[in-house]
Amino acid sequence: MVQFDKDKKIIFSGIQPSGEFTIGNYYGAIKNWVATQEEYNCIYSLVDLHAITVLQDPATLRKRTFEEAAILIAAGIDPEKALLFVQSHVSAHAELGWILNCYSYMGELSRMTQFKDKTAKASSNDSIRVGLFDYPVLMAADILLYQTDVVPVGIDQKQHLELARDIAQRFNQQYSPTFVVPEGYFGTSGAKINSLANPEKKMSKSDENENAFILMKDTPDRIRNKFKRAVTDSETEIRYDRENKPGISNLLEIYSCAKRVSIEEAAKEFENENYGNFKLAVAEAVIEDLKPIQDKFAELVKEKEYVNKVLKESADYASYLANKTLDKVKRKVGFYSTK
Ligand code: ATP
Ligand code: LTN
Repeated sequence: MVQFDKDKKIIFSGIQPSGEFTIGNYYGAIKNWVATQEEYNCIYSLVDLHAITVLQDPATLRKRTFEEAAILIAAGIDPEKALLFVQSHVSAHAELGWILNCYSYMGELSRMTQFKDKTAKASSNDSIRVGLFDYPVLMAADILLYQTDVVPVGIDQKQHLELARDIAQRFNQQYSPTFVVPEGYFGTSGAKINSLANPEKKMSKSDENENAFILMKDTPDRIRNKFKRAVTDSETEIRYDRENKPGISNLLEIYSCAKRVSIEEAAKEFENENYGNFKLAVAEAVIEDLKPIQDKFAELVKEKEYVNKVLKESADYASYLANKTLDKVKRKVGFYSTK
């Protein structure tokens, strides 16, 4: 059972069970989540309420949520050190989300670039879900419920984090100090892994092209095949140059993450190698790095009770923490209580 240390700062982060985890999620987020467990009180959530802002197949969402909890544990999230729970298991998220809706403005939500990007292709407002518009307010609720000090996320989430800070400050000013105003941590050293098919774009688990991403669960053969097809350029030289050689640079980045070497060291190692052999070496490095996680995952999916116990105990502790904040909020806004 997790016992939080009062002297440590609180970290909250979430990941959507909206697709299978890629090595982008692993090297860009999950690895950092594992690394911060020692120093912080860490709260990690599979944010299924966020995932349904786009249409999900119910059976797939259910299965994936369980499997992704198992993958996170297999990757090193330690249930003795960090909380790992499913967002919909802690009803305080939806409750505070609603309350914060009443302290957020249409204008500020309309300015969110993720919403604009995700709805750019819609033919009319009739096909845009209100949940997608409201997504950042729920994210603010996730963060503010736990009096979070630090939120590690990708740079794409910076605007959402700013909104969470604004909402916290607005509420604190209107009433009295209620929420900690969180800081973002955008991991300067954190990797940014790009698509293998279009190396100028981020690798994304919801990409419709399967060759664009490597999944944490991909078999060695699939990994080899996908790397063989990775887009490079018409030159022959292996060097790190994100602007002019995005494909090769992305492969060097992936190799450096998988082997835990610097990009300079990786570039040096392959300076006299051809593209074909280099791609194979990157594939083998990733296969080797993922193998222990895949082995552990295969064991954990057979131990459903254990994974469920972790999720349940974490959700119970998270509910206890979240309700302390929620009770305060309810009192401040003027809700009647029989207590
Ligand atoms: P989707 O494709 O559904 O939008 P995603 O793969 O982009 O999902 P998220 O669930 O939005 O992933 O992000 C989870 C975490 O993984 C975030 O902290 C995000 O910054 C990180 N992340 C996602 N993709 C990458 C990537 N290619 N490189 C580095 N970090 C990434
Ligand atoms: N929007 C985030 C996922 C997310 C999150 C959060 C991250 C939902 N709630 C709270 C940090 C804190 C994403 O898509 N990466």
